[in-house]
Amino acid sequence: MTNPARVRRSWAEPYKIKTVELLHMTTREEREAALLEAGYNTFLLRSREVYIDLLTDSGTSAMSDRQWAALMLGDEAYSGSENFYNLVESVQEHYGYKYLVPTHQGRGAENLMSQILIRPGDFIPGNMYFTTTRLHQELSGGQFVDVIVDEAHVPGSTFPFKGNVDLRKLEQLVSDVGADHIPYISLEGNVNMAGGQPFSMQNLHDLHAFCRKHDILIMLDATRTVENAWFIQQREEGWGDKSVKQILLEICNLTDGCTMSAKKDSLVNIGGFFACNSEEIYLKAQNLVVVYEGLHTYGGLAGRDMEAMAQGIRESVEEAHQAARIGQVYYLGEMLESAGVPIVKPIGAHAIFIDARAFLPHLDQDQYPAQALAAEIYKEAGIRAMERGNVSAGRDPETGENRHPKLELVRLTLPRRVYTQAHMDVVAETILDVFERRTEIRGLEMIYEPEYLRFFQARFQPIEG
Ligand code: PLI
Repeated sequence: MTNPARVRRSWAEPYKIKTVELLHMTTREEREAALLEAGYNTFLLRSREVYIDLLTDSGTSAMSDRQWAALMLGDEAYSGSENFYNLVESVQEHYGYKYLVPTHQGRGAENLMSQILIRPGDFIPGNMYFTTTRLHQELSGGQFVDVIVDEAHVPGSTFPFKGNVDLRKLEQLVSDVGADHIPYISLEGNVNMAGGQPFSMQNLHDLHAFCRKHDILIMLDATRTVENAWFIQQREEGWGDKSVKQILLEICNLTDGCTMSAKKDSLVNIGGFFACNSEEIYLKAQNLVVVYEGLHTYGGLAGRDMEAMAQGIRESVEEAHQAARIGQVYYLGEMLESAGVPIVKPIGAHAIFIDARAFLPHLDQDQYPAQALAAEIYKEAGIRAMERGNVSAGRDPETGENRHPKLELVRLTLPRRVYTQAHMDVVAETILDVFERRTEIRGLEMIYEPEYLRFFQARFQPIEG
């Protein structure tokens, strides 16, 4: 298990600040007006209306001086940019896969992989869904099947590896539909929707043996897998003396390829990639990327973006970076936990997830408690969080009904290297103020619902009475 003292004692940032970005302060009246204009959806706020922005850790990192310097090395040739070859080298060194196709971000890679590997009628097991990942599976005619361990759906469970695959559930799926209809398992590092929860190396070894036996590929969602590696080092017997870099390579070594949103672990503002070991799959991806993203040596990115990514990958595996990054998340989480705010346990790596059902037990799930709570947190002090519950889960494509996930969460997501400990204090004070007056908070009704990924653009209004 994690030793929180070990996590916290040494988490001072391994950098100093060279440039600052000034923040906007707003009045409560301004925030109320902004919320109304945004249809009570924090995605629809303008960033200048936000004081502390905890919407996402995606593309919001502060780049290092070396990454900014790397931008100046941009080789903006349409084809064969030097930066592409540097990126290939960095990915091979840290992730270990043979072949790489850059994409503009993670979902670009998901699109390629889903189109290449999924045939209509296939089933794609995964350790919990992610919104864009599942949508691309469905658009390719596949059906996602959740095979994560039960503990992942219980916010209060302190199981240290809530990202683990339940092999009994996977076995059941294989016997129900046949391995021929399962092209791959989608394995996510540090499972986002479960609260930023890791899988263990032991579980991955077991999964690897199972998948080899049934000839099923393991495709990693590597988006936050460096953070997963850090948890393995901290929590799993036998891995404490291995570096994050070694553990990451071992994870990748047990998988067949990955999709990557480099906007998280890799510390860039834009970028992603698809990587794999099979030449056959690579050739298909290399061909398809031309249709959707751009030539296979830039995949929708400028040369300078690829160079910043190559450098960001190298910085992401530094032990001191991960200790500070995850240490800051723990700092915020422990303040909230000790004040009795219900949060997902154990504390994850990229965010604190508030259990909105426990926070607002008087609201029905169809009154969107997490959406309502995110709106209240913004109204209180200009802090922007994100809903991860009923709205994000969307509707079942067969029945058209709301999916009603077990987890109804508000995510306070920490950008990497952006905010200070004092900002975390302000965030905690704000949440506690909202917690005090939680019984006054009303639910919401949805008044506009887009067809795809509705959480980004849906609009709401408070339920009267
Ligand atoms: O936002 P993209 O297209 O670069 O990446 C999509 C994506 C794939 N997998 C996982 C686990 C994600 O978390 C993810 C994007 N996440 C966002 C935007 C987030 O706010 O969590």
